[in-house]
Amino acid sequence: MRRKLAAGNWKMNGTAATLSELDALQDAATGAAEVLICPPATLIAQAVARAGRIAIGAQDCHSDASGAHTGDVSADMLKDAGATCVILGHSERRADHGETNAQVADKTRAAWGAGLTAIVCVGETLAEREAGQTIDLVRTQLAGSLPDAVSGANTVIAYEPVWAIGTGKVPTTDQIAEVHGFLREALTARFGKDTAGAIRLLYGGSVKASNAAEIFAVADVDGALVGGASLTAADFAPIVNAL
Ligand code: G2H
Repeated sequence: MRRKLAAGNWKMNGTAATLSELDALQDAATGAAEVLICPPATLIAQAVARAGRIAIGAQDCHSDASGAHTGDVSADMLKDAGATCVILGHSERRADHGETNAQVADKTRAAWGAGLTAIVCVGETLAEREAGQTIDLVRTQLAGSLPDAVSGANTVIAYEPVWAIGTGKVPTTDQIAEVHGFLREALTARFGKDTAGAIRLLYGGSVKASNAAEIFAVADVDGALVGGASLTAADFAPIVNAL
């Protein structure tokens, strides 16, 4: 049985004062679903100190454990700060920093090496969807971004169509079902039924309280990766409660 997961991605938002949202979110975190918040790296240690029932993760890591990489943070450092997982290959990282599938795979290995769960993101642009390339694109990203030693404990996959991110546009439930069904199938073909069946598949892209229940009812949707609507407990708690 896969434990449902509501993951908040604060992106480049939040200061120490924002961490009061973690206190306000505690009541929503009493259910069976896992609640995770990924604040900016500057806030991880402080967030861990007041996390209560909420798990704290990160939004990226370098693939090396240490070294001359000005401005970067390693998976070991995130672990040391108290993070339990790290988002990797988010489309904003792929677009803004040119991250390739191979680099995402290297980062995933580094995350595993540090004992972190990797939340690996895949998803097509609007142009790719309109060209009928969604499944091919997701297949290539999934294959290239995942090393072989995948397990249900060390990996979560997030399907985030780029055109749905922060835009208020959401795919139909049929479109989500098609991609999530494909992801489960592709994971099964590569890693076998038991491993594939243990990996959680999240949907991400303009998830909010008003559409969460409909999205969570889709087969093979094990939760959500939420950006804008995770920034306040008032917005995020109803999404957690819909799981
Ligand atoms: C997609 C999502 C969080 P939002 O990037 O990963 O953001 O919910 O704001 O579309």
